[in-house]
Amino acid sequence: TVTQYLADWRPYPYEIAETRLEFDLAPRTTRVRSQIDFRRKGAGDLVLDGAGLRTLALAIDGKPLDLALAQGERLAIPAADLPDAFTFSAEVEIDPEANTALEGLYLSGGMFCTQCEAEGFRHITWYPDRPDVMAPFRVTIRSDKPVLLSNGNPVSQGAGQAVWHDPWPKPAYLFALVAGDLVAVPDGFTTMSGRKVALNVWVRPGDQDRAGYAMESLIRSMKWDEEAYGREYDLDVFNIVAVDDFNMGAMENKGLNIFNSKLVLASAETATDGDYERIEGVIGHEYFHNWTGNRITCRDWFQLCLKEGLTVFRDQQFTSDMRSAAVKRIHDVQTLRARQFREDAGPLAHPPRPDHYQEINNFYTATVYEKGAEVIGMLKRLVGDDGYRKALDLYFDRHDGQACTIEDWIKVFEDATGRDLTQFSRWYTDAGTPRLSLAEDWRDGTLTLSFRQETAPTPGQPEKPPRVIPIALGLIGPNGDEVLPTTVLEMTEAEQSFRFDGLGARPVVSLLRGFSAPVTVSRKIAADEQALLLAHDTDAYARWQAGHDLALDALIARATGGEGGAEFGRAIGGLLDDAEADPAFAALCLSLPGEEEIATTIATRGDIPDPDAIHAAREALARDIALAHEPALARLYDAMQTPGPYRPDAEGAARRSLRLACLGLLSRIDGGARAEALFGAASNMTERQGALECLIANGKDSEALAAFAREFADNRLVMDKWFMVQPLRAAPGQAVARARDLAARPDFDWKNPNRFRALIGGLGANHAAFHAADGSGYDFIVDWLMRLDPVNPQTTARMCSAFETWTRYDAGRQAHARAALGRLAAMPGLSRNTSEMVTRILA
Ligand code: BAL
Ligand code: ZN
Repeated sequence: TVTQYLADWRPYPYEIAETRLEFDLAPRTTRVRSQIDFRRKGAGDLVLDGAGLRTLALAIDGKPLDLALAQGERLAIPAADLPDAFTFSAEVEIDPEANTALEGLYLSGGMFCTQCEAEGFRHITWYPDRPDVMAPFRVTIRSDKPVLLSNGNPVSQGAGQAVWHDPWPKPAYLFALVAGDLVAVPDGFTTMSGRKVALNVWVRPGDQDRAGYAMESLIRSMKWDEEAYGREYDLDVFNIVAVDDFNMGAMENKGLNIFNSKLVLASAETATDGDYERIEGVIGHEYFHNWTGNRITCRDWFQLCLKEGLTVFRDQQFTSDMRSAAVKRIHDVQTLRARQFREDAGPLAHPPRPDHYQEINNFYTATVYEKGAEVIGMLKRLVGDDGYRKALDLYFDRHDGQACTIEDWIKVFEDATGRDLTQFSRWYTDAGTPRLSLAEDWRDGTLTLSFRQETAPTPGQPEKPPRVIPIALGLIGPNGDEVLPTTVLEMTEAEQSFRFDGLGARPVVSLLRGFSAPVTVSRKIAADEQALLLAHDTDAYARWQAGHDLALDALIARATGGEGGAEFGRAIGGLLDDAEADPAFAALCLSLPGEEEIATTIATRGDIPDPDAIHAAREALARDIALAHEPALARLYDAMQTPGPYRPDAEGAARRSLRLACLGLLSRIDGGARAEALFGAASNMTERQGALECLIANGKDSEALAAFAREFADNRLVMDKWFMVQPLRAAPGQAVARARDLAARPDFDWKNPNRFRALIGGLGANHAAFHAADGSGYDFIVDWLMRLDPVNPQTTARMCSAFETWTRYDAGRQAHARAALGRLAAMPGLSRNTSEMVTRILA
């Protein structure tokens, strides 16, 4: 296995004037003819990438080449044999039907489609498959499929043939082709300079009535990027295609985005509020890539967060503007903690800009994406909104049409604002989550805050110099009044103190407002002070965090043999009184921290988490809260109905989220009566699925599950939910057996990544079941990873991360996990993807 190093990057010695491709599509024998117009730019041989190609012909300027030049996955032609400008041509044959890995050109439900990021194009033809080699593309597709699509603008569409031209130079990873029996949901958009763009969302016949929300989201995205960033769309058409078999969520191919169908198709009966929000966010994300990713791309794959961190940041801003900014921020913090902090604390820790990898597909991670976005949020806070806008304008002006690095990105901020960001850059190169500790000293009206930052070593990075940490804080007086509005402290040293004078009475510090830096916080704060913040803080994130910390402390006390929850219970009482004023916020506070987060926090404090005790503690606290507040919860449950036709907007979603949070608690004491009634009566999937999850958790599910399966047997996306909620919500002692039964069903179509992730991922996310003391959870998942690896290495490797926390558990569980992972590691023919993951996890 070869490790790639950032330090080894060298410029490609040729540039491309144009790439011409001709496809004759056939499931088993697709012919690809290519002509690439190269010009010499530096010294070096012409080296092309190819994988799994049957090469039929190669030529330079029409003169045939010896096919023996193609050795394995590399085709090299000595520089001495090449003129300064020449056309390289090739004819290859590929087998889309056999392509179960879903990289390159493959078939999904009879439709030809492609996925080329990161290195899929080499499975299509010989090419410099690296992001810094950009070219305009002209593509001819011949097929008997009725709809033939590629990037750019249509040139001609005839019987059995279509020609597409993309004038914008792009790297091969942004190439796309689709051929299938598809129908369009059409619309249009006029850009700010008056350009008319034809928009289409392409789906299978029969799915049109579920594509409207995707189209509305696209139009909102196009408008938002003009208003918020001054970015206009640049082609005559924009196409989105939904496919069922897809390794990722979606892909930003130039002018032809390809989406996992679950991120396109939605109706009240089939999609939840969460699905709608994700569809809007991902449609936005892929559209925003047109500027941050496509017009300005990455020089090499080490720079992946240049486009991903920025585009996640932009889609977060978009969702904040479309919905509730406070709720979005809290959701993003929850996701970051659940996925990225966990990654940063374990054997897979890596910086947002890694400097080596074996398989780049293993680096589409929470660190590159979500932490990459947090780093930009910190930058924006440090330079201010105006500084951020200036820097982004400069970025687009200076780098349009280029393949760039994180250094280029930092430099535009330095040049636009005059700041030295040398130390700040450590956020890009250093792995690990800093731990920020606060000690307070109060005397004579002066509050001194002494901060310390520490980052534990991560694989390959023993030393962790201090970083720039923007600490946004406010001060709340004992009567609940804010005595200091939000102030941003810039911490640059390992230890640093800040003084606040002239205070009348000792205030409570509202720390890390807006979650101003991706750090963990360690401070002494009394439960009544947390309750004060929950009641009076002016910052919604900090209020939520105060309540969340109260709950977390109570849960940890209970899970480790103590008692707790009185203060949290009282605080909930106050919250329920005005829950109707802000239902989404109340719902967030009522949702207790998850078992995984409790385990993480226990581990961070240096103790060994016991999954069964954690599960029991959480169940007991939920029951106690339900018993203590039954009348208020029941009243809210009824009050939060959303009469009238379903609308997937933030207001309706907020009411339903509070309703379901109440239901979750009440179900623990009402024998499942409300959940049963709701399951029968609900006309939208949000409440339907919410009720079903409660019924499963309380073991009252058999009739509901059967009814659900009868109703939705023909809808793959809805049945994915059915496969997911059972292992996820079943009592830990039953979940593995249940997953086994589900896996034996004929409709467990495990080669479909969505279905595989639903069942296997569902069990992996049931903390106490996955970490069953007898190792059955580990064995079940490893058995399935071993089965999937030869078929789809990319999805297998990503799902290995379920094991990234294995060393935090007790010796017995560790032994089971090591044995299971050992079986996977020893499997003959294990893919490079999975091999890298298992090796790192076991290291
Ligand atoms: N570029 C891969 C999918 C995405 O992040 O948009
Ligand atoms: Zn992206």
